[in-house]
Amino acid sequence: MKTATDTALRHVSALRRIGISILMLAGLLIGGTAQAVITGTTGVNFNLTAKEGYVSMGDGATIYMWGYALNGGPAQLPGPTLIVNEGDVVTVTLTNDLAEAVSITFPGQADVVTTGADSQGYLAGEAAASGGEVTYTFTASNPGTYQYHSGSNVALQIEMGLAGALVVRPNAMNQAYDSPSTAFHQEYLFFLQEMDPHIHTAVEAGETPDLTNRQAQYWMINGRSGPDTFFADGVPWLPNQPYGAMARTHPNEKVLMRVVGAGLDLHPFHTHGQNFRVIARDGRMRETIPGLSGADAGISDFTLTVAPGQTYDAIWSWEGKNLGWDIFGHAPGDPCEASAEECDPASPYYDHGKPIPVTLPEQQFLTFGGFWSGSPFLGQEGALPPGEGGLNLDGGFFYMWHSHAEEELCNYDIFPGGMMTMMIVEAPGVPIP
Ligand SMILES: [Cu+2]
Repeated sequence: MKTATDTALRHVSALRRIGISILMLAGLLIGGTAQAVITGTTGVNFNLTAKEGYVSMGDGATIYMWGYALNGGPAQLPGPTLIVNEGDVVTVTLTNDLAEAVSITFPGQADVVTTGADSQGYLAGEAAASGGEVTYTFTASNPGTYQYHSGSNVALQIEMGLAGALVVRPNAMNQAYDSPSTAFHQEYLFFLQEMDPHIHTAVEAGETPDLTNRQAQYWMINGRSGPDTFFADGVPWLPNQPYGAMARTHPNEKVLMRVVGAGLDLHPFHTHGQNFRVIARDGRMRETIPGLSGADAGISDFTLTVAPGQTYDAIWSWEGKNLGWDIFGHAPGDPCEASAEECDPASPYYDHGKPIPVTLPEQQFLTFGGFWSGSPFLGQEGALPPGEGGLNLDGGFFYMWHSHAEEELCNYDIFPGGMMTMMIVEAPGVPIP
């Protein structure tokens, strides 16, 4: 049965729809401001406040939520991404502006010392309702990708949005861990959450929500549901959801995916374009010989099944294989930058030095490999609307990265939306800031 709340939540005016498609284009164009390094807050002392806020979903719904705020700012979904360095002594002070006790747990961090706690026997020392304060201190001993979340009334408080990411950087630049085998050119956060808006509506109305009947209707990457995932970080119309999720790279570069399962449901996160290789799980590198072998024990896969509470680090790299032409634009005799098989003239995958135009690749490679439309660039050639500068100006290859649970590609049953973003493989030489 559809209630008035359903109708209100699903209401999207025609104007809003038009606005969204225009903004989608704008988002693609301003994609040039996307971060090649994860956006977050660095340091060793962090002041977080648990407070109320409102988030906007990709279909226009506005939903009441609880989130962690940074330095008195707005409540955020997800909470502020805390970025620290290996060995740092980290202090997080939590102030509670909510009407029930709140806490933070730091899975994967040892010996967290709590001061000022009003613990009622929950998982972590709590900040009391309406103004309570508690401080957590720990040493970030192990590099990796982690999450933090409320340890109080977790079935409700995680649903309401009280969770965030913690990144511990190793003592080496542009690596996920201390081993050079974890080196990357770009890194992106994929913080996976889902939301049942009826629970939020009940909490906002001061009612007791029915958590036993929970059924998610929105699915988010970095706090946003598609197509809002495409927008750049910090766009002014999403003040409580400051983190975008659009990823960019160049052919043959390494992309570090920091994937966090932060909700209460499991999500299968699927990369198109090429397999990724898992290098770590739960902040621990997958190595056969600790300290010696590097991240050699990860598997290559195209869907990462992320359970609640888990984190994964994976490296994704697109080699431009099987296009039938050389993505690197080499002349004969140039050094080959791609994979071994693509650089081997005897290999059926040899593309090195092949010029444009080309003979079409085999159908199987068109299906599973890169998109080919008669030119090496996406889209068709033809007249664009007046004032339109052109689509895909950089000539990138777009791959959808998304949840492979089809329902999660919707905003309240309307496709497309939800846990969906894009990876853009930019042409060699196009700057990625
Ligand atoms: Cu797909």
